[in-house]
Amino acid sequence: DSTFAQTNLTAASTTKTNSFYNDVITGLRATPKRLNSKYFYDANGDKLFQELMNCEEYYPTNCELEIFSEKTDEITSALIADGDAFDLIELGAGDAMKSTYLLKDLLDKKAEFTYLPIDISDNVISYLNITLPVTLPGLNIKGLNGEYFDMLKKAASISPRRKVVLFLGSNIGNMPVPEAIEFCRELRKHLSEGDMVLIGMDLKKDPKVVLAAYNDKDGITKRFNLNLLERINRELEGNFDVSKFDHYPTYDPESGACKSYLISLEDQLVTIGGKETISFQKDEYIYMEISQKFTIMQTDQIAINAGFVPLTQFFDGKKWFVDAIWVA
Ligand code: AVI
Repeated sequence: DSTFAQTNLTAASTTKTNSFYNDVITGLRATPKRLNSKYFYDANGDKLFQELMNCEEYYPTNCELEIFSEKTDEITSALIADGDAFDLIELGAGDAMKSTYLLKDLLDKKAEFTYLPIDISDNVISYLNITLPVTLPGLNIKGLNGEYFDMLKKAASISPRRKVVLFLGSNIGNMPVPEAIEFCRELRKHLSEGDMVLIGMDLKKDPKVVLAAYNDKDGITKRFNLNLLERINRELEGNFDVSKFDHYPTYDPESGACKSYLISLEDQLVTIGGKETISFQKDEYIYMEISQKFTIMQTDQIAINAGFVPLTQFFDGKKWFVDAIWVA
């Protein structure tokens, strides 16, 4: 049994490493060079992201926490709807800090639900499966480790109950707008009429506030970006010298696109996996991440475009962030 589990585990991690390697090589061979920000989140990246969420300039987490702590009753009442039993599915649950506000209130209200956090990290899922039933006695939890849509399908096959999907933290902003709409359409296809989505989206605001959030004075965002180069060194036998790259964030108030780049400080060659050599010219960039900011109108348009009906919106006091409920 344990040999079987071990073989499966090795096969799974080899597949993961292969797609990481292929994506990295394709991205760095392209013009302009790019890396996919979904690879930021190895154990080190998770830690740096936690640090980021606590830093002064990174406002989105605090805004969403304010919404969840101050509007808990309104949010959970809307999600409970007619009071029928439901599955509460969270895409990219992380430490579930924000959702814990909702879970606690749903338990207090004696709502009949199962919490199904989905995360690509198996560490995250086993952590939640173990810790949440202790902090929230009475919680039914079934963590699902895998890709969002594969796990949504699995969740639907386990139970036919109404679904409420949480997609928080403006994770949707890490896709360019057309891809975000496509993602929401795909999400809609996995849901049935009457199911709900609670989605967190970061809003357009003073450009200086946005830019500062991605250019914190302690350099955590810089380390967060450079960590991907270090991850390539660790996992794919790369030889990046991270001191030869600088972090360059930009924000375009017109489009709402906040983008991060790493800039090569000199002409240099980097080898990956002992065989692929990538050449960088001085000042050449790697496009690392988009963190899209939205207008309120745009959030409704995305919902409608994807086949949802926008139901309610909850804002923080400064109106910097919105959590919207959409109905399928
Ligand atoms: C996870 N995601 C919504 C964060 C964001 O704001 O785009 C990731 C992040 N990147 C830099 N700082 C935080």
